[in-house]
Amino acid sequence: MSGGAKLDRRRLLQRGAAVAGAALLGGCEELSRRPFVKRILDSAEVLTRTAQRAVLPRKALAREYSEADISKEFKANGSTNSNDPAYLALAAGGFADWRLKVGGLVEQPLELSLADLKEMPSRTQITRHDCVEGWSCIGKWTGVPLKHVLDRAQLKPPARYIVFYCADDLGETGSEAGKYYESIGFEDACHPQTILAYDMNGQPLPVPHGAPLRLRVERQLGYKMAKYVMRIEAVEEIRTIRGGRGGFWEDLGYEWYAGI
Ligand SMILES: Nc1nc2c(c(=O)[nH]1)N[C@H]1C(S)=C(S)[C@@H](COP(=O)(O)O)O[C@H]1N2
Ligand SMILES: [Mo]
Repeated sequence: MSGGAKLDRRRLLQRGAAVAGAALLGGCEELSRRPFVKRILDSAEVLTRTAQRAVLPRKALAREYSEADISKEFKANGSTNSNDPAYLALAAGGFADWRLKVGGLVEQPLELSLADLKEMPSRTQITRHDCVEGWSCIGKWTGVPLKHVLDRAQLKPPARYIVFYCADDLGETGSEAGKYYESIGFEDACHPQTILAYDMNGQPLPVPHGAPLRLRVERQLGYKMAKYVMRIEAVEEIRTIRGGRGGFWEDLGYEWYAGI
């Protein structure tokens, strides 16, 4: 058998195995077996940092701190509220009618109340939040690991990114186009410390910090941690969304992967 034929066969076997695996698994398990990872392995292209992560998942945990380390005051940054009438109405009702919508490339679109999220497995972590502006604060966060929500929604194989749509109009355009949004890749989406937090320092998440739900992605900078999350979407590409760079600040020039 020639080298080329061997390679082709190996590729076919890998693709076949990846597709078969994808049919049996949902959520994060399936994500790490998708054909896209195999394509990167096969291609001669230089391995970028992102691609390396896809091949050799970095499972390392961000440092966690003790209760005594919690900052007396945690700075609130960026939007500290939303002026969206629908959001304000939900806030006035104590978020009883708020629902997190989960859609896009999923088998099972979801609408989850705060009570639904609180019934799911939870994780509490005391971590340091580093803002790109140069300040840090330590806080305690409790929420549901994003992995559990994605597993329940069952991602479809082409999904590669998770996008978070927020209620606040930081761009002040008066339209959807100015609203905060963010995105992360599947490795961070399935990382155990990536949670949708509803409590901060043992209390319901306050409005300045993103009530009723905000993302924590502990190995990245503060701007990735979307506050006022209303909707989550699984997508194959981020370049077709808004400015095409995967987030509010990214569209204005910040790095998409904001590793610490
Ligand atoms: N929806 C939304 N999320 C956001 C922002 C924002 O303005 N709107 N600012 C980001 C930035 S730059 C930081 S540092 C953190 C601040 O979170 P905090 O207010 O809890 O400190 O939220 C991030 N997430
Ligand atoms: Mo920030």
